[in-house]
Amino acid sequence: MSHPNVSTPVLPVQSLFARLRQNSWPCLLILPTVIAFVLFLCVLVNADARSLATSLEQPTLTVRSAPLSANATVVTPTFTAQYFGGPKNTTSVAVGDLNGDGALDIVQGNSGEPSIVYWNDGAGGFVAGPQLSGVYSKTTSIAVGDLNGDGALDIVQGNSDGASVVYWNDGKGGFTRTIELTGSTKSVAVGDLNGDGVLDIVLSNPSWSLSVVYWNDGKGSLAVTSTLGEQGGSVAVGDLDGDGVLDIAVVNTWGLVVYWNDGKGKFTASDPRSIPFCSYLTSIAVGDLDGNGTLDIVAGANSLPLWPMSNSAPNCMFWNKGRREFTRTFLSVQKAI
Ligand SMILES: [Ca+2]
Ligand SMILES: [Ca+2]
Ligand SMILES: [Ca+2]
Ligand SMILES: [Ca+2]
Repeated sequence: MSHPNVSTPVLPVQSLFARLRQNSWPCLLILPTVIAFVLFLCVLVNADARSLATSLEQPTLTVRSAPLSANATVVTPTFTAQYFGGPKNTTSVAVGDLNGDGALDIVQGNSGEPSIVYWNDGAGGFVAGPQLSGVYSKTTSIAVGDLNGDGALDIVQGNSDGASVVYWNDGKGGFTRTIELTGSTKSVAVGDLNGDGVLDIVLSNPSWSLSVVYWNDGKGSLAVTSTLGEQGGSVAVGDLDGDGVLDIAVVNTWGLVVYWNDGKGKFTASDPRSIPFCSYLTSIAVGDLDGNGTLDIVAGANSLPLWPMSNSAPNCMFWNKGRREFTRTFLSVQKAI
């Protein structure tokens, strides 16, 4: 018995495509549309994810800079470290050309040992100069400025265990201990706070003790004072409300307070509602960081094991919005810029 010759029909390729075109043309039309729609959805989801990630990265720090010209060359600054002096329990440093040779020198404030002036040779070398003598040696802060108008920068040494001291500079490398300013001082700053052309001194004392402004008559007397509030701490001066008069900014454990200066010897503490909360602050610097013409405030914080989400309290940027109001950005989140 013979079996029928069964064979599987084989369609030529051209015939297959022809049949597909004939019977499946709706699929051939729909498929690209579906693929395009899926790709569109992927783009939307990805964009939304980026937007969400950006929002989760708050707070953000915006850095503004002038646009580069077409021929500008971008130079990445580099720094090298250099030790000066032996190991000290240094609490504060200040710079200024103290001997008038055109090179900035360093004043090193030390706690438990004398503070020291380091002369700058102008070629990257520093030589230990005179020690600032005195009974009190727990120095917390150093500021320099020409307080008697003789052209030589004098030194204000803030001490926590006794009187703070003004050292007159003879301009030749010698310093004379003269005026003693009472109070246990946390931080010192100098600035012309009453516009008479003579630098005055702010002694910011620890919290719960009055901080003091010493009015300088320019003739060696700093006897007359004005008091600030009891929220002392690290201090900086700057015209924060743009009225032409230097104000006083202080940071401490409880945050930032600004003492608004009326230019006539009266200071008014800032309204707490105008300044966002940022606590455990230990250091301060002021400058116009966003280029809008108002001085902003950078505040450093110390470590705090009890901070809810971190082992340290965040450093804070207080943006000066004018009208004696500030907004805040935490600086602990580091972003590549
Ligand atoms: Ca010098
Ligand atoms: Ca002087
Ligand atoms: Ca003054
Ligand atoms: Ca002001």
